[in-house]
Amino acid sequence: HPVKIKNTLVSVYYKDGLAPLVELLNKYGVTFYSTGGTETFIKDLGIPVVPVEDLTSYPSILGGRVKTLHPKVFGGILARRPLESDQQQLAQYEIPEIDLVIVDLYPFEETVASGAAEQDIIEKIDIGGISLIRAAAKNFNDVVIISSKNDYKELEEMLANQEGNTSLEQRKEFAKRAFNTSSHYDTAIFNYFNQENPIEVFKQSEQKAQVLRYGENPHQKGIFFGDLDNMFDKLNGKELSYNNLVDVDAAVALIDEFQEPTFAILKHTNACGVASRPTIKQAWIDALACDPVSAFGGVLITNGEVDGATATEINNLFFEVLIAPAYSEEAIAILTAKKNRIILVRKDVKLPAQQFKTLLNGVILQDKDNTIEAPEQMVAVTTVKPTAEQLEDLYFANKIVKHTKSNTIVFAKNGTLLASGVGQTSRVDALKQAIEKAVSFGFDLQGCSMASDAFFPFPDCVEIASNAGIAAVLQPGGSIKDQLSIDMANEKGIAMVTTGVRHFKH
Ligand code: 93A
Repeated sequence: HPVKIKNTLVSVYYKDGLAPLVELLNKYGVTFYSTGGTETFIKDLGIPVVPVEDLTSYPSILGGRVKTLHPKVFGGILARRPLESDQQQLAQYEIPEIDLVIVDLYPFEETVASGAAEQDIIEKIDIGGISLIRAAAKNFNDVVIISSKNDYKELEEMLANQEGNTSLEQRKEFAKRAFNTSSHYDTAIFNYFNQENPIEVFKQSEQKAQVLRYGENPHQKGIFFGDLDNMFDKLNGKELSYNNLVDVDAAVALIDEFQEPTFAILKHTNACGVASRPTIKQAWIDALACDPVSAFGGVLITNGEVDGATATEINNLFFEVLIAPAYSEEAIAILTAKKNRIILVRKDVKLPAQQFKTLLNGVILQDKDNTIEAPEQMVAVTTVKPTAEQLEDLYFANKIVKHTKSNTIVFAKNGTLLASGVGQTSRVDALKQAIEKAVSFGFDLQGCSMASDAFFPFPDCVEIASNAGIAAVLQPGGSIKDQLSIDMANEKGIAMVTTGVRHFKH
């Protein structure tokens, strides 16, 4: 059944884009009810508006925390129009029916992202607005809910084409979007509360301090403050050393980038082998092939169960630590035959979202680098565009770049790390190192993809890379000389994408 809008309640945080919709509704003779700032906005358009306080006979209290939360508001939204008893109560309590609710919620996520203090973030948890959205969406049978400014235009067109009416189907679609808005909003709040505070983690873990055999070198003392039992079940091996812990941390961060079955091998926190394959066994074989020399004594990690056949393969290598979410009985028997190697089962626990380290006479704290740009976020800047496979390889390479010491260049093909240049003081050196390594292990770089952790200050890297056979390049972009690198790529006929996001790691 069509619903003609008589009364609307408008309460929006950001007012942009609202004016044309309000003006159109005014043409249809709609009565406006509104909260403080929105009311002023509508009044300034020269359109009559009833303050919500006049409706509720109550002022906005507690600094605005309670503005619309009132039966006179919610009664008018939730009343079932066809139900006689609901109608009687509306009349008895003098509640007007509200048939359109327009809300733009307090910008919770934006406030979190701005780095605001906790108190300010908490104040931006919208209670009244979210309740209005849910109430109006629940009663989609009779009420239109607009829970995002993205929907203003659509409603305007709908009303214009349908003489101010909406259909049940349309209202139900808006209700669906409204519950999407509200669930997204509450998820963002949950994520905020669910973050581990690294300082709290540190304080709690002080009771769980574990004296290490030594620090980074035998003449240095070391202690780990933390609860390893909470993160891993140790199936075999000696205690984790200081350097093991550092590598295990890097390994965990790297493997968490991958959803598909993947194996990674790390040395001194850098990946020297990574492969994503349909099976864990194949991932292991191809990860090891990247650099079997460096893999000796490495830390190995996978995101899938290690079975007997895979364990037999791994068993051929001398390694320090192996981490997996699960092992078959057979794999455990094979892998624990040697006493010293550390075999860890990783538990599914959340880690702090921030990291800190001491420096000078203080500490620095930062968010972990937890963004990675999907292929859709890559902008092709050259005449030649990357193929779908190249885009996947660029994505794969960028995940590794992000977890490798700067300056970094990573080569990848078919979901496999081919070679990288790590921790160099110039990007050209990182590139040359990567080429030399790839060549020394017999890899053909023709058609291969390359990622760089930061932009190219000069076109030299693109020139050297393409001469070596690289066909697609990913870099954040942002150098004042970007165009020179793009021109070079065009001259060489190779593809380049920019991501806009730098991934230094020190
Ligand atoms: O603090 S609230 O949770 N309490 C309320 O009762 C309430 N009603 C609407 N926030 C509330 N709102 C929000 O106010 C809306 O979601 C909107 O974001 C904002 C609009 O305020 P104003 O019209 O004063 O700019």
